[in-house]
Amino acid sequence: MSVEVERKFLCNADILKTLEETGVCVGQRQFRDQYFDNPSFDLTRRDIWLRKRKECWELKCPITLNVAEEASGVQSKAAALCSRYRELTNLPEIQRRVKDVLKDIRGDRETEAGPSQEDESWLSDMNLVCFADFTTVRQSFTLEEKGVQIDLDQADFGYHVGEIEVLVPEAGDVQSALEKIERTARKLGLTEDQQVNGKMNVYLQRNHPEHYARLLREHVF
Ligand code: V4E
Repeated sequence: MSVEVERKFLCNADILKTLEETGVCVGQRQFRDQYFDNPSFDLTRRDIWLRKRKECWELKCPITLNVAEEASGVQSKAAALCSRYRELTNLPEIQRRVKDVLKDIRGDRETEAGPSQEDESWLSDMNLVCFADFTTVRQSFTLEEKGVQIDLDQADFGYHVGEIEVLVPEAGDVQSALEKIERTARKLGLTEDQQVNGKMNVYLQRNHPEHYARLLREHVF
């Protein structure tokens, strides 16, 4: 289990030039994402994101602010632009977590989570259906900052977005990840101080406005 800390940005010609001139392109890849939830949106309403990417399952769950942030009621401007999610990639663990969440919410009937990667009956057992399906072409870069990756994403529904990302191992230092992201943002000349929409915000807005409106109303977005 690790924590993904990331800041999204809109890439312009100047940022691209900086990346191409001072960064190292570490690859380009294409992947299809399928996201799942039940018809009541019980996962995404809690900001929990279940997805299948390249035949691997991933679950992103929100993490709470640290004690100091909670006590002060504020976080730095730079930190506020970053999202932090716990990332699970082990399928049995994901199934257990999803089952617990849905059980807590709806008192769902007992389900037997299937142990194998190929058997997807656990999805229908938990009433989970695919609500988003899109493909992304991602170009990845590094600057000098160790452990920081910069991704430029082009989704097939016509949205482009960049992100600066650090993966922090369990019990790792989230504060230091935030600082690395801030330094990288300065090197890229990012001036935006508003949160930038991720691919999912835009996808739902365009394809499932009722789902999007529900998440807005419940302050997930
Ligand atoms: C929608 C969402 C999540 C799912 C993953 O979104 P994102 O990190 O944008 O996808 P991607 O392809 O860049 O994944 P990566 O390759 O980095 O793993 S995780 C959290 N959300 C919800 C969310 C939110 N609550 N608020 C805002 C502004 N955006 C997204």
